Amino acid sequence: MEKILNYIDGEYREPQSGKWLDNYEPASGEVYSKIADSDASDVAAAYEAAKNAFPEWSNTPIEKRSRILMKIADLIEENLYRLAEAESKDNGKPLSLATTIDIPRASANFRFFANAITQFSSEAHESVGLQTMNFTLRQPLGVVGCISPWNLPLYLFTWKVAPAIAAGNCVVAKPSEVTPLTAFLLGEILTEAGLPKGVLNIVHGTGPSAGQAIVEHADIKAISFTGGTKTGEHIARTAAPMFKKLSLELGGKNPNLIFGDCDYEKALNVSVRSSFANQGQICLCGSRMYIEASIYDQFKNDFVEKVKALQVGHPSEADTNIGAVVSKPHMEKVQSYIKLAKKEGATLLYGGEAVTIEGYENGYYLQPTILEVDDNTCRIQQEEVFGPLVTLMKFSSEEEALALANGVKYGLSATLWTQNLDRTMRLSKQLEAGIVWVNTWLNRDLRTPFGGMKQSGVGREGGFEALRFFTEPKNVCIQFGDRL
Ligand code: TXE
Repeated sequence: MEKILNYIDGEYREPQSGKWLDNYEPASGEVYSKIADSDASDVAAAYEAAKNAFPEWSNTPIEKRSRILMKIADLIEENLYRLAEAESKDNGKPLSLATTIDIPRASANFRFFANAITQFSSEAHESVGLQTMNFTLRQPLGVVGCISPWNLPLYLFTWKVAPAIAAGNCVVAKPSEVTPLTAFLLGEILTEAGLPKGVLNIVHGTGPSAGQAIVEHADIKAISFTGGTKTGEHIARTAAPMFKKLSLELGGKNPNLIFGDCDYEKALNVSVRSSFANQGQICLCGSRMYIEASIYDQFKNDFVEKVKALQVGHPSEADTNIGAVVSKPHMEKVQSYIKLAKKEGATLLYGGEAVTIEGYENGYYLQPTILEVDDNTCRIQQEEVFGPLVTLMKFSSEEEALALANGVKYGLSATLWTQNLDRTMRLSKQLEAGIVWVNTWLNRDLRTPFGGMKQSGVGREGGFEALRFFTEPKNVCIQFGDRL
């Protein structure tokens, strides 16, 4: 059985404990590989490798770093189908999605930061009266930690490690133990691209063991984390006494506001996607739809009909819209929320059942599920489920829509469907979310800041924000002239 090994100091290594975790294929429910169950000793070895690589890497000319990142991007592209197949097998997502979104985006992350680092500049301020020149040195932090989740495995892993190494840091990174395969395969690409050994070290294993060891390591200067809000809280508590720099991208419970004056067909079609893409397992999915009363009944009926047409199936089938959810415990979590919602008084409009796919009877398949609610305070409206499940609720005024949208502890993204420019501006300012999409969804320009408000996290990544996070700004003040 294939073994998923750590990639430390430019070579694949077994975990020092000799322990392994089972890796399940969500589409079949079968164990198909073994994952290194690493602990603090492996993290320590990864840290040593990173520390030793740092002096040379941080002094490598930016053009050379940039060329290596470009090469990594090229090699990811050359391996597109192999990586997409691996991603789909490991995560359960449709192969078509991995081929068109996940892997191209992983390549784009390296390409983008290879370019961005050559344009990253700092400020200079001359104080004429004081005869001083201040400039900001932007220095890499040293060894940093990157911890990523299972929903967009290589996409989010590279979103963190690419800016970290572009800025001259060395990295100890851990992908999710639920979906480690593509990060494991990336090791070969890093070697082939000529990334010096020790610059990027990949340690596999569980959150409480390998992940916790990264956060607890006293000399790892910063942590970039994407995952659940509870884990983020725990990481913040662990890291606080060490004054580590933190970027936490956490959960979401994103509102999708549909006004009567919207482009109806576009709002309808995109809302199907924003509810169920990647089995609803994207932190940016719109899991709460609020629809204006004037179009509510019509929109509800049309939405249900469109969702009924979605094909649940094996991820490798070309006509599959909804593949398998990521794991058995996750499937049970989503099912428990459906049960809870019904108990809380929600009406099931469609779905709610597990689906059996012939030949893959033990796979984790769920129908796309639509629930109608009339109470914004119930748990199904307040808690992140992160599965193929969306709620519909009616509103009668803009003020009410805004209050409903903001009435949760999360604040990652919000989507707004309207043709009214004044309303667009009013709501864009008042919505409590790090990203507001207007008449679109999941349009991501890599130059823009990305992150959440409230319990969706702290810090921003993306574009120069990521390079700012992964560097220490140091002010240098030089006096010149004859002033005493
Ligand atoms: O995330 P975890 P899980 C949400 C979603 C999901 C829930 C739990 O609601 O159902 O979180 O998912 C590592 N120290 N999101 O359990 O546990 C872990 O090994 C250091 C939202 O998978 O937060 C993995 O690499 N690291 C989300 C990463 O953290 C620790 C994406 C995320 O795992 C750790 C995924 C610890 N103590 C889930 N414990 C989004 N916003 O995109 C765990 N980890």
